[in-house]
This record gives sequence, C-alpha cells and structure tokens, in this order.
Amino acid sequence: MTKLVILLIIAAANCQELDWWEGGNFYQIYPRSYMDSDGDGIGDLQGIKSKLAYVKGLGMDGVWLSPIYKSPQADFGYDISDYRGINAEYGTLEDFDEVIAECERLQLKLILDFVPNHTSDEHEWFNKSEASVPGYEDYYIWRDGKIDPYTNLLVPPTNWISFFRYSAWRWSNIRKQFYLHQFHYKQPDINYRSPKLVQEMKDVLSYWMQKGVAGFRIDIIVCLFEKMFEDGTFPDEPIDNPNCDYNDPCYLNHIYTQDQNETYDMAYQWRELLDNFKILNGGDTRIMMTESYAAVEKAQRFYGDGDRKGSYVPFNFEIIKNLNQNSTAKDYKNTIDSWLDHMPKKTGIQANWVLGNHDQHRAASRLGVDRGDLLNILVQTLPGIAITYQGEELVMTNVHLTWEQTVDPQACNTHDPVNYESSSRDPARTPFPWDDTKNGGFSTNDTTWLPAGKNYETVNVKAQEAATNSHLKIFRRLTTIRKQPVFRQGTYAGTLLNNDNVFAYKREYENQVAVILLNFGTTQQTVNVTSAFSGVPAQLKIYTSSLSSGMTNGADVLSTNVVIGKDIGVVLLSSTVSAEY
Ligand SMILES: *[C@@H]1O[C@H](CO)[C@@H](O)[C@H](O)[C@H]1NC(C)=O
Ligand SMILES: *[C@@H]1O[C@H](CO)[C@@H](O)[C@H](O)[C@H]1NC(C)=O
Ligand SMILES: *[C@@H]1O[C@H](CO)[C@@H](O)[C@H](O)[C@H]1NC(C)=O
Ligand SMILES: *[C@@H]1O[C@H](CO)[C@@H](O)[C@H](O)[C@H]1NC(C)=O
Ligand SMILES: *[C@@H]1O[C@H](CO)[C@@H](O)[C@H](O)[C@H]1NC(C)=O
Ligand SMILES: CC(=O)N[C@H]1CO[C@H](CO)[C@@H](O)[C@@H]1O
Ligand SMILES: [Ca+2]
Ligand SMILES: [Ca+2]
Repeated sequence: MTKLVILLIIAAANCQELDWWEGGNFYQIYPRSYMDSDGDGIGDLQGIKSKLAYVKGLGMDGVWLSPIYKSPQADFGYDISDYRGINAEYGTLEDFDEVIAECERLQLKLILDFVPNHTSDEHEWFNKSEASVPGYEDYYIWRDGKIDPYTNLLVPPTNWISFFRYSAWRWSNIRKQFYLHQFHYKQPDINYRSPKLVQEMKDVLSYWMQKGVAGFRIDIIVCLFEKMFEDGTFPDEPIDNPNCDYNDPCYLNHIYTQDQNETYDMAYQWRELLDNFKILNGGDTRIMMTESYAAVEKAQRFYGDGDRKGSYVPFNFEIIKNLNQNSTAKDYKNTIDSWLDHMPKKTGIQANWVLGNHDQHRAASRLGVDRGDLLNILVQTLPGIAITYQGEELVMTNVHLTWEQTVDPQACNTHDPVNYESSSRDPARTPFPWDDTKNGGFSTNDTTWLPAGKNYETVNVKAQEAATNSHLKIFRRLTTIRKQPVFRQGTYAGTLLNNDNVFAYKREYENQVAVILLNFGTTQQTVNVTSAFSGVPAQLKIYTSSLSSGMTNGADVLSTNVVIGKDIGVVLLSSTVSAEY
C-alpha cells in the first residue's frame, strides 16, 4: 500500500516535469541594433556577447538572433549569400563560437533565424542555377514568360506580387527565364521540389546544431511551396481587394503562394531532423519556432499532424493582427481565447504570446504607450511561452525617421516620401538604448546605421536600473514569478468584469492562486475578485503592477475590493505562492 502511494507520487511528479522550453521565456535580438563593439555604427556578435548577461538577468531561457549570416544586406540579413558563414560586419565564426560559449556559461539557449524560403541572388547556388550549371538548374523557381495577347510583350508567368510590391518574377538575361522572388528581387525563392536542394537545407540545420545551437526560428515558412500543376505551370492568384494598388500585395488573395500542404510536411520533416539529432548527439531538445501570419487554424497546423510533431512555437500573432490602442478588454479576451480554443487537444504543445518583432511597429506605439506594463504583465502571466522583442522590457516606442533616414526596402519601395512610415519597419529597429551617453551607449561612432531614438536620455537600461521602480524592474519581477508552478503549470480561467472594462484571469496550481486584473476601460474600476472566481482567498498580495498604478508591492488587498486605474495591470498572489516582496 505504502509502495503504491510512493509510486503514484513519483508518477505525478514525472507528469509535471517540463522540458526546458515549456513555459519558456524567449528574447529576440536584432543583431544590427543591439550593441556595437567596434565603433563602426553597426551592432555585432561581440556586442551581443557582452550583453548576454543582461538578457539572462531579464529571466530569459532562450535568445534568438535575427540573421547574422553572410548577406549583401538588401533585406538586412534576410537575403543570405552563405548559410554557413557570418556576415563580416557582425564578426566571424570564432566570434560566434564565443557567443555560444557565453550562452553555455549563462545557461541560455541560443536560437538562430533560419531563412528557408529564399537565398540572396549573390548566393553561389543562384549563380550556378542562373548559369544552368548541371545539378543546380532546379535549385530556384525558373519559368518561361508568357506573351501578353494584347500587347504581344513578354510578361511574367503569373500575376503574383512580391511582399515588397511589384511582380514576384524577375527576368534573367543570363538564363533567359523569369525567377520567382516572393520578397525582394535580390531574394530568389528556392525550389523545395528539388530533393537535392531539400537535403542541402537540412545539412545547413545540422551544421548549426553541430555548433551548439538549441534550435531555429523559421522565417516566413508559409511561403516555402507554391501551388503547381502537373505540367509545371502555376495558377494566377485571384483578386482580393480591388481597392488596393495592383502593385501592392494586398491586391491579391495569396491562396497559391502561401500555406500549401507540402509546406507543413517540410516543417514536420525538419522536426524529425531535430529530434534525430538529439537521439544521435544527445543534449537537450532542439526547438523550432515558426512564423505564420495566417489564420489561427493554419498557423496551428505547424504544431504537428497526428503523430508527426512540428513547431514548438508556431508564433501567435493574433495580438499583432487584431488589436490596437483602442482595443477593449473584450477584444483582448476574444483574441486570447481564439488561440487557446483552437489549440489541438493533445499533450506536449503549448500556447505562446507575442507582442511584436522587428517587422512591426513598437508594441507600445501600436497598442498604447500607457498600456506598456499591462501588456508585459499579460504576456508573462498567460499560460505557455512568452516572447519579447528587444526593448519591450523598457516599453520602447517607435522612433520617427525621416524619408532620408529610411533604409527598409519595404518602405523605400513605396517611393512615397509622405506615407512611407506606415510601411517602414525601421521605427522598431533603431539602436538599443543602454544608457544616456551618445547613441544611447550603443556605439561610439558619430553615425549609426539607423539613428538612436531621441528619448534614449530617459528611456534606457541604466536609468531604469537606477530608478526605484521602472518598466524594466516590473518586467523582471514578472519573469521571476513566472518560474513558479502557478504560472508554469497552473490552470487558466479568464473572464470579463465591471461591464467589460476589466479582463481578469485566475491561474491556479494546487493551493496556489494568482489573479491578474487588466483595466482596459477609460476610468478607474473597483473589482470584486471574489464574485468572479471561486477559491480565491479573502486577502491577496500585490506582487507587481503598472508603473503608474499607485499600488505598493507586498501590500494586502481585500479580494472583494481591488481598485485599479485606467490602463493599469496588476498581479495578485495568494500567500501560498512563494514570492519576494
Ligand atoms: C564610423 O563608422 C564609419 C562607417 O562604418 C567608419 O568608416 C568610421 O571609421 C567610424 N568612425 C569612428 C570614429 O570609428
Ligand atoms: C558567377 O560568379 C562568377 C565568379 O564570381 C562570376 O564571374 C559570374 O559572372 C557569376 N555568374 C552569374 C550567372 O552571376
Ligand atoms: C491539404 O491537407 C488537408 C489536411 O490534411 C486536406 O484536408 C486538404 O484536402 C489538402 N489540400 C490539398 C489541396 O491537397
Ligand atoms: C482609435 O480611436 C481614435 C478615436 O476614436 C481614432 O481617431 C483612431 O483612428 C483609432 N485608432 C485605431 C488604430 O483604430
Ligand atoms: C463580492 O462578491 C461576493 C460574491 O458574489 C459577494 O458575496 C460580496 O458581497 C461582494 N462584495 C462586494 C464588496 O461587492
Ligand atoms: C518577422 C520576420 O522575420 N519577418 C521576415 C519575413 O521574411 C522577410 C523576408 O525574408 C523579412 O523581410 C522579414 O523581416
Ligand atoms: Ca560593429
Ligand atoms: Ca517559396
């Protein structure tokens, strides 16, 4: 009898044992803008290495770097000319080894960006393919053009439009054919219907795993395959929005250039490769994070299919896609529910929460500067994985750049010095503010690749470290408490309160309770937590709250009577949760 009880306890303990990435906290570094070690105005690997202790100190489990590979930088590293080399301005493979070693020392997992949809047109493969070198002919997607019956001119094989505007096909005078580029013309799409190419890309993944990376964040995976007929031709895409400029990608409905079934299969094949690598070489689980802005159902297909495993982090872009600074508590709850409710009902998968990345305007600028802390509270206390883009911990906002200062091809291709800013990704890519010295301490150079935001004198790491309380300190309290079982493993129940002004949720694990209140209303609210959730003790402790809340960490509140201001978020804990106040 006693033996049985002990066995049951062990079994229960095993069930709850989480793999390192489960409930993990991940941080995205945009290498060009994080830290410049040699004063050339561009961030680099030694700069990153010198700041990894800061990242670890934020409470992160893993860090992913946007591309550091050899690249002509037509799309700031998303145009790779050598998947196995480091771009000289970022450093060398030796510098990379030092970054890996520093990550190991700090017990931080390093994740690399993998850009599988396209190479640079300066990649050796493209050079060979364009010249029809035997074995490389089909590494890219080459097609003859069509003769336009009205004009008698040679036109591209389909009407497909690039993400960066204009036709997704470009003529090669060498090959006398068009090649497909879903992004910049300097980013030719590679052909996943070539088995040799498929193996090349798998070898790239193995190469970096051999060097010690813990996994990959997979760029724009949805575009891997394009729908193809048996005769090798492609279908035109239907018009989606006739009000869009016909050179703009929003003009077409991308049903044939995105989300094809073969794409999911490739993701599962990569997952198998990662798992086999672990079986053969040992070490911890390697993870895969996937980028898809598609509808929830499609993004979640990357989780896997039946027994086949896929992405551990199919990025959840619902907040990015659906919400803005006017969004209500109800909008937030619906958006969160839509991800949770659609998740496949199987074990071994987790939700994940994302506010921003290097492709979006700053989260605070999009979703409300006054809500900066509230948003970090949300992402860090929901069940599953949290992802932070550099600067969100400081509640950084967009940096305004003039047309002359703009370098992002997505903005430059608008050729519109008036309205370029809504297309520009530069406002979220400016140098990271470390302190109040020149360029926010990012670089000693007089000019940096993008200028630092003018507010670095007040919004910077050093100032937020020195302050009694700050966005950064709130963020760190969140990542600390997040390691407690109530957040890592606790149940989740969410509801709307106070005439839908407040979004509230309870996390519960054994006798531990956490209640999170987020006031999205326009006025102060008095919340009766007891009326909303069962099993909440009569008194709760304030663990942390938005900077301007006026609340005191460690203070007791009556669960029947919690007063929170507009745009304020608060984390309340039962005394059974072990926490420092
Ligand atoms: C600043 O950067 C430019 C361009 O990288 C470089 O040519 C110059 O030498 C740098 N200046 C200093 C003072 O390091
Ligand atoms: C390929 O590269 C070689 C050597 O750099 C160059 O001479 C040649 O013009 C390139 N060919 C194409 C098709 O770009
Ligand atoms: C794609 O896969 C889904 C799910 O397996 C299936 O229902 C659908 O018919 C497939 N579509 C095509 C075009 O093969
Ligand atoms: C938010 O609401 C204000 C006032 O109604 C409006 O001017 C603004 O365009 C809205 N912003 C967004 C992003 O919808
Ligand atoms: C809070 O709700 C509980 C449960 O519905 C109720 O018993 C109590 O009277 C309420 N307290 C206040 C202050 O509204
Ligand atoms: C979020 C992200 O990484 N987006 C990238 C998607 O792919 C294009 C082309 O590689 C890049 O320009 C984006 O930055
Ligand atoms: Ca540098
Ligand atoms: Ca493609």
